[in-house]
Amino acid sequence: MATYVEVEQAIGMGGLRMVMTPAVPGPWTEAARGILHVKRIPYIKVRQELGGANHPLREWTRQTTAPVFIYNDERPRSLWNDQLFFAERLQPDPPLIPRALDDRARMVGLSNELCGENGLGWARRLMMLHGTLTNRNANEDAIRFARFMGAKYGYDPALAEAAPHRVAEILAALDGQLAAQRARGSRHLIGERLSALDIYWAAFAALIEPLPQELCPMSPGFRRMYQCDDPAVKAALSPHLLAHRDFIYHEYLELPLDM
Ligand SMILES: N[C@@H](CCC(=O)N[C@@H](CS)C(=O)NCC(=O)O)C(=O)O
Repeated sequence: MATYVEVEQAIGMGGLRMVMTPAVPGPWTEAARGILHVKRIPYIKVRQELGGANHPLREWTRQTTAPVFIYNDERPRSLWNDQLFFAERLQPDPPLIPRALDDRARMVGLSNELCGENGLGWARRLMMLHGTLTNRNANEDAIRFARFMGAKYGYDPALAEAAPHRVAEILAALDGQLAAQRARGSRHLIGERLSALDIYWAAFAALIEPLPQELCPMSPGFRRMYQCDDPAVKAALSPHLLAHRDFIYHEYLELPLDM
């Protein structure tokens, strides 16, 4: 398993430190790790406590979610787009943000559909919390955890019920983009080369169909929660999208995952 330092130790260190949750393939964290891996940017792993109060982290970064990038004495970066633009500045090669404006706008827009507020990750989280909070057989710990996360991330039963449609809509848009790119002879979601969107998709696909256990070791409980059985979502997850996830992991990212 990866080696972590505690927040209290990390504060005194220099260079890039990434706050992450051990042993969980959280898609925002996995995507950020993928970006740093492709760019060969070294970093120190700092522990976040899943579902915890994370007081020292709050003191340090003014928030308690993972991932966070803290580089030297610069401001903490806790949002996906801020992290991407930072990594691009620190190590421009290989570029993960397209140069051409049309490609860039499409790349950032579709990435926001995956990573942004009310995007695929957000909607899948509401679905997972809803699954626990409406399950009469759920145990007390699971309910306590789901209530905590629900309060933190805007759980509302009506929003959770609308979430599968939102996820399916985003999957359909990505599938359309992939098909258009295939028709142009490209193996990537934008332009002719790897972009951050390919990495975001590879990481966020875990919230619907995680990679097999030998490539992505995770606890049975988390695997059950991540695996999506909603019929609308399953119908929208095309074999092409899954094959693209596999291509990106095998070609560019670290396997097996080491959280
Ligand atoms: N920072 C991300 C969001 C990251 C995020 O939502 N992380 C969640 C994943 S469930 C997390 O770390 N949760 C753990 C916790 O709240 O304890 C962004 O760009 O908006």
